[in-house]
Amino acid sequence: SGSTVVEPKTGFSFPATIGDSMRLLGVGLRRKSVLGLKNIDVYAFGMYADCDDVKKLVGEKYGNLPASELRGNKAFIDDLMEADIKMTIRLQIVYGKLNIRSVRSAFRDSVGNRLKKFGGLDNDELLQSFTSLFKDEYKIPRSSTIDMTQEPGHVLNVAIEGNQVGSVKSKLLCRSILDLYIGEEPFDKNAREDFLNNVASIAVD
Ligand code: DAO
Ligand code: DAO
Ligand code: DAO
Repeated sequence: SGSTVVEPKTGFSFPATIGDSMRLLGVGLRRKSVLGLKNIDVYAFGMYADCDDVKKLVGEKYGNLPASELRGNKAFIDDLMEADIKMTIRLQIVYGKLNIRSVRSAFRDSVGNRLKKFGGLDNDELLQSFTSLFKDEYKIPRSSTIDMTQEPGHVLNVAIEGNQVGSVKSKLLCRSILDLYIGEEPFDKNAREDFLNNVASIAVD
């Protein structure tokens, strides 16, 4: 179907489904404070998960729980971020003056922080292998679309405007990125709430 969901603060819209089974489960906004002076709206995002994968996880481990108990269940939320579930975080760039150097630097801060949290200290190489995919010649003007997809086997695939620019196989990296959106200190709390409510209801229907 052609239905879309609009992120209300930016007006950017996201398709309700991607392909056959990737379902939109929440939309939100990534803001960043610059020099503590002002907040920039950097990108709108949509969070997608493969319904069949979610149902399989729930069937295997949480078969008898109703949606109302699933959505706040910490073990379930952790499992969602660690299981081999196909998920996509779609970004649509709001801030028109973004350059690749800022993207690399923001990535090192946000993702780097999570790599430390989940993986300990020894991950500079991993971070390097990922940020080296961000070539200076990429252009990401306002309204560009970037898809970050966790493929089977915890392969992270990045595409800009539908063109694949690289992939990295790392469960730790996938986990760290998902944590930015679904973890306990997410970029957008309402987006996380919507995601968890929707994921719990598709899991049991
Ligand atoms: O049932 O196949 C379907 C369509 C699902 C659309 C789900 C959209 C959920 C979006 C939540 C965003 C909240 C602002
Ligand atoms: O250019 O002065 C500036 C501020 C830039 C803020 C950059 C935030 C980048 C966030 C990551 C974007 C990922 C696509
Ligand atoms: O918002 O801090 C954040 C994390 C954003 C992850 C952005 C990944 C962007 C990857 C593609 C950039 C290519 C120029």
